[in-house]
Amino acid sequence: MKIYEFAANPSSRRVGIFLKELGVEVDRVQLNVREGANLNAEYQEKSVNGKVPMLELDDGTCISETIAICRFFAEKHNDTSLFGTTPEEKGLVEMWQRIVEFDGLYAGFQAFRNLSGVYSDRERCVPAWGEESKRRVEEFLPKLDKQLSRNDYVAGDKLSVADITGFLFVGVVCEKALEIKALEAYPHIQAWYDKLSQRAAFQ
Ligand SMILES: N[C@@H](CCC(=O)N[C@@H](CS)C(=O)NCC(=O)O)C(=O)O
Repeated sequence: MKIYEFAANPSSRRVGIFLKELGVEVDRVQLNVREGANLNAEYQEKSVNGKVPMLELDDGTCISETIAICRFFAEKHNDTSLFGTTPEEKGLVEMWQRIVEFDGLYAGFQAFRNLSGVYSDRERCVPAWGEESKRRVEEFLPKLDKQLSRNDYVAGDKLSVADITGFLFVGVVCEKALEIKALEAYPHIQAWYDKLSQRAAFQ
């Protein structure tokens, strides 16, 4: 089995952190998606969304989508704790994972892709959508800060997959790609981010 990834990119890093927290090692194949290494017919045939990360199993089954890959390994290794343990925890983790991914990370992806034109060789870029998406990111940050003012982690008092999504959203998408100073502006996000940064898997 192997994972196709572009190690520097947030989606690949989400899987990487998840696997480190789980203590699982998997072979990796680097695809430089910025240079279009994912665009050839062979990869596009294997991958439903055409992107990285993608997990290819030994029987040829291919699983795309970050959370689907994380779910596969959690189930395979009988440790689904990062998705919550009790029914209540599972519901809250699922809710926050989706909120941070849709309202934070993906809005940030849309902002970066449409404003920078980094993938203009493969998609139509709409700068106005980029601007709107960036505003949505800015509007989401106080909600995340409020949640972290009341909880140690995004979905409550335990580390979960929602923290991994949030960590890449804040550190890579906000701070680096969009130059939004989330850490400076939001003390609870800053404290949570510092705490996660100290974990070996997040370094
Ligand atoms: N929903 C997908 C998003 C994956 C994604 O956006 N991957 C980016 C890198 S972070 C990519 O492959 N970009 C290359 C492209 O769009 O052609 C997931 O969660 O896995």
